[in-house]
Amino acid sequence: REPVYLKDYRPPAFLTPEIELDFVLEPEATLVTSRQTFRRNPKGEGRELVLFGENQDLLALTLNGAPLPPERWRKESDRIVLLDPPDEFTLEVRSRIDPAANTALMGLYISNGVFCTQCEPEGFRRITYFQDRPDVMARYRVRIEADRSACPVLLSNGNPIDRGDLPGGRHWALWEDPFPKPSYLFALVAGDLACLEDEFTTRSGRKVQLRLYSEAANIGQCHHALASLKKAMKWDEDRYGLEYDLDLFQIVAVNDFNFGAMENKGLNIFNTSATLARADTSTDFDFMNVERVIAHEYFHNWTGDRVTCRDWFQLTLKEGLTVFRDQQFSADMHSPGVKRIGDVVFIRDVQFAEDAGPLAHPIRPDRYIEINNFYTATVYQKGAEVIRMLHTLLGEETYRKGIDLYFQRHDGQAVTCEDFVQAMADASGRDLGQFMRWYSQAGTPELEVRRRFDPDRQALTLEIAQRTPPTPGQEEKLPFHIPIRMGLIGRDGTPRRLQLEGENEPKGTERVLELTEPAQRFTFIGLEGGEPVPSLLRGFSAPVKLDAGYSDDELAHLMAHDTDDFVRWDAGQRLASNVLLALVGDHAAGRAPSTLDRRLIDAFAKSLDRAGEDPAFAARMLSLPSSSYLGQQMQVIDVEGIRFALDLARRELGRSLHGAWLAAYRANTDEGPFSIDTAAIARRSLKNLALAYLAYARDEEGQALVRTQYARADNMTDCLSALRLITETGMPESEAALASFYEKWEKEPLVVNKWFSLQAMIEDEAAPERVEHLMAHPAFTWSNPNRVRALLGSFAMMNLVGFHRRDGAGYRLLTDKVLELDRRNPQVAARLLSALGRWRRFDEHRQSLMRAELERVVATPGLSRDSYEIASKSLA
Ligand code: DPP
Ligand code: ZN
Repeated sequence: REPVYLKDYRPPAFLTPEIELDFVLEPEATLVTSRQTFRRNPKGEGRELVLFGENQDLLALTLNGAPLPPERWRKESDRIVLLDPPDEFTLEVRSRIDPAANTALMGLYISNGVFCTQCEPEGFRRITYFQDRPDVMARYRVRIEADRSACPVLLSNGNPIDRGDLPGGRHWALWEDPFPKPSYLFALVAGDLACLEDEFTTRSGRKVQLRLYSEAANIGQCHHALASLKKAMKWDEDRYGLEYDLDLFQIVAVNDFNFGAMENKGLNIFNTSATLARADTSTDFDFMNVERVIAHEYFHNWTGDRVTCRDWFQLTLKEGLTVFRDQQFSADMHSPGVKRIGDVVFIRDVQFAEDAGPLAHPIRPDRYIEINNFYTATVYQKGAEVIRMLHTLLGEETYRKGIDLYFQRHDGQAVTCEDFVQAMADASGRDLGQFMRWYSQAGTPELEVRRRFDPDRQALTLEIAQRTPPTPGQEEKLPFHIPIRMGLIGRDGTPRRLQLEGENEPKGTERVLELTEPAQRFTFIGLEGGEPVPSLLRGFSAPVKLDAGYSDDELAHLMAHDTDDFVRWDAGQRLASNVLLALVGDHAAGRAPSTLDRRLIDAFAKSLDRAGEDPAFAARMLSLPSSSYLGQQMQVIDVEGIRFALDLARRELGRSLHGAWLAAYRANTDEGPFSIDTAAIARRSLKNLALAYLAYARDEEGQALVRTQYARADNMTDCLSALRLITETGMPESEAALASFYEKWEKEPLVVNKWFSLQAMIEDEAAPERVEHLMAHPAFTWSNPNRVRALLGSFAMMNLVGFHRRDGAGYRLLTDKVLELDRRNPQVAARLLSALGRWRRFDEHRQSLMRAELERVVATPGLSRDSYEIASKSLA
């Protein structure tokens, strides 16, 4: 269990220009023959060649056609080592694998009768012996043979070359991928699949065949994914000048999948949860998510496949950049402000919490025990924030020049984060040396802003200081290069023109300040009309925590007048946090107020007044901060206090503004046919939020509305919102509604997941027992990661009160189940385990319970590397 270190990177000893793979598919005994050509790498070191291989029986090994004598190689548990092989040779490896027994879902496995693969990051070594590192790029030629009736569809990357029938009811297909690729992008699918077909004409006039495969029962739910793909292809041409490069693009949806989806070259494999969308079975969130993930994987064709990572430490090179690209895409397709707020909520709720805990790591980690543990919010979402900051610092046009230069230099290569930032530096002429610290230092910088207004000079000085708290292994941090997009809002509510001391004239009403020192001063002059309120960090221009010492009046001013959606929303969140945290304090001190601070009610009333301007934005403005976000702002997370404060606030907001909620509910209820367009989604989001507050008020009228909506809903968004309120507020028909919902949807696995998840998230004391009981439900299965996450994941990550029950039942339940799962699927197990990682933030009693469970995990014999790393780091 020794870590792998970034500093130990060495170029591969050999290159593998070509590989031929031959699969004879049988569920329990698939024969794999690989023929690889090797050429000594002029940049490589050492005489040995290491080929990784796991979970397979090695049947034969020949070098240039002759069996390899024992003194020329040795076999270890997870690899074979060729001792001093020739400078050029061909190696043939024959092995047998057992896809049916592959419960880890890495390598070749079977999902509901369909053979499929997942190779990123290190699954290819479970298929054949190979160097299996992303800087080894080969051309693939793949022959697949299988039973014709069980597997009429045989797919791999690239182009179909040939196919034919064989005796005994079997058949074969041959595929060739002209683009050299790392092994993690290899894919194979074989099964009985239905197909949706379409076509896309690239801007240079090439026709690309699009094929989307799924089980026949699901194909009717694939149209939205296919339409999304075409939007993504067009967008990448328009916005990035990037065109698709093969004549065929295929997507296959499977039930059992560890990730959301996978960007294999020309053959993306998707979790059904990120593919299927139909109004009656999918929520608006699902529709948006499918569009986003389809785009994300498609965008990887350039940022990931054409230019890939040199090693797995560079994961954010492709993921941060591709997440940023999918964020831009979603913003362009829908409302940029609302999209940005959603992304910020995720960063703050999840990534900031990660950064503040024992598993904190830089977006480019410098060591790992199991790379599977690093597909994190930090590598992905904070990685995207880092690309966004480059975009902010350089501006759209120069950023595009940097992107173009990156592809010009590195197309077809496996590169590092330095290579990317260097292209940006060279395209812009800027020194990005200090900026690189975002890649190596973990932790969330904290910015403190002091303001001084000099009425005589009509000058406002902002003194901005930065400080980043220590993270494991990094006690001292150097200052970051932080872009702060900002403006100044005058007393009259209008934006002021911005002139910094030393400048001859004002330049616009918005600019980007660059903070590079531990503390810096910025003085704005020429501010007639009194002291303005600074609007800082517009668009959340950097992943930092900002304290500007705003008064309540200033927050209200920003909420009312700022031009930036993020700042307006954030001002509201600060106001709400202040009120809620005060309630938590009261609760802890034994005073339990029964009324809510007027300031919050008034702020909500104003937002409701303006809700018609932009219903989706209003729904964000009218949502309270999450318990995760509130918890992060406390020394010790007060589970009962948070619960008390949120309950009280919801109920009182519901009661005090009853009429306004009712009006918003009615104004945003669409008569007529269901529509999935952005405006309709926006109205539904506000309508269902209004319904929630009406239900929280717990009066007859609200409950009646919930009941009616549940009975009449013609779409899953409305149906699920109502069902959630019925169960959350404990309405009498709770049990019956859950039962009827299950009965109606038991044949739709993704809907059944919602049913499990909803019950796992009900924040009451009975949650651990309820979850345990649901694990015995006939529909619960360990073999489907979506189902496990729906029940256990929702419970551990989204149920503050239930999971953290004082007697430790939640912790015990999670640990018992994770240990069971760890033997099947370590990747999914380890992910769940991270819920225990934040133990230091709780009271002593809970701390000791959580720590004991983590110690139990570490002491378990046969524990996976994945779970060992998470548990041991959590305890450190
Ligand atoms: N499939 C995962 C993603 O696209 C890993 N590459 O993020
Ligand atoms: Zn990705």
